[in-house]
Amino acid sequence: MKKKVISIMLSAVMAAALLAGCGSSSSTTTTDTSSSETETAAEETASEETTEAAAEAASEAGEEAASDAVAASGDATGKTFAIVVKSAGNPYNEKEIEGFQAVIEAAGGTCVVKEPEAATADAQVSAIQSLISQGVDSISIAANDENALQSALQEAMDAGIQVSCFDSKVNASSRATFVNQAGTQEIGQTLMDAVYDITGGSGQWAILSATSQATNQNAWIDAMKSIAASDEKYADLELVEVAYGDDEPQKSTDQTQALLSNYPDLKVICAPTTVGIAAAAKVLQDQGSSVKLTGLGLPSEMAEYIGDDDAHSCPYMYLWNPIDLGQLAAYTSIALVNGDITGTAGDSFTAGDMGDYTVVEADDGGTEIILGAPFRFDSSNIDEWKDIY
Ligand code: RAM
Repeated sequence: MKKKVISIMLSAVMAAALLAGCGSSSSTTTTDTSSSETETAAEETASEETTEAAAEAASEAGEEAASDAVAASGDATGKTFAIVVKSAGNPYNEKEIEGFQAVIEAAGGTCVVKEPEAATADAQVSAIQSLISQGVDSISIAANDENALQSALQEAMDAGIQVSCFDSKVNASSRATFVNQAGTQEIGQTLMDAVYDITGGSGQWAILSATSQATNQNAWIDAMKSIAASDEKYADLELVEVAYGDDEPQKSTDQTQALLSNYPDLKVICAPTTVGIAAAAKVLQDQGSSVKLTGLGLPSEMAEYIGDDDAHSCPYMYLWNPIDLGQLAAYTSIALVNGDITGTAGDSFTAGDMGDYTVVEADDGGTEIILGAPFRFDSSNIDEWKDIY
């Protein structure tokens, strides 16, 4: 994962969005976080830091790169692409949206953003139904439940809408393919090894998850449990509880405090959620707790808690680039809508400047496209990344 490459890529996409905005294209974004809808151009909704990153690298990438990005991503003119995230108010989701929106608008399409107020399946079913009525061409969703969205998504597919998921999958029957941030086993192994390392190989540990229905969280937790059970190396580690903070800061804070009071011998909390890890990091650090933390976190939210000493609660953590994940979800949606792929294993396509990707078999009978390996953040690199995402 190279910061400069990401920066150049962002600049290319943003510059292309600007070009599209200046030309005959009428690319717009509709954002719906509750009952109200607003329309904004890509350049207005981009975060300040992304705009800065784009501006900084604009001279390097130039207009030629911008048009390459558009050409390579396919033409989305006249088409409408929806992104449905798990919930509003989560900075990780905002980064995914940022990446998705930039690619769609650079390719001349219209982007519709749905951010349900709560991370529930019901809220996503309502969002899907409204997108079907609106007649969008594609829906890309980060699912709050693996199975509960099936009938709504089936209705969307029956209406000719291309359905794919990213970040957190729906079942194989409900999607063309899944844009997965990293291999599920790989994330499970990475986190289990971190718990092993930080505990010193023995003692109590707990998981602080998001919602109990989140497909991605549950898949990573299952992977950690099966890895721990299948190797003697982990025999002296005791998983005492899986707590759920529902990707809400206050609930995640309360759950962390409950873990600390219920398990006085607790050594490590692993939070495979950016909301959970940030809440737990603050609780542990404010209390000067000896309990250590690892998991999946945003560098921007975790920088002050990362460090290999008693003053910091998190020695190291992992994540992928959520902007890249949003971009790959957008390129996948465009490829599906244009008929370049159907989501069958073996299909391949070019995701603009991100390069070529191939659809592979997933372990649930469906298919997936894997973004890459999770990246480690520690005191040696956190300052480089905290302003990126
Ligand atoms: C939270 C969400 C998301 C997950 C990240 C790591 O923001 O639960 O789905 O991928 O954490």
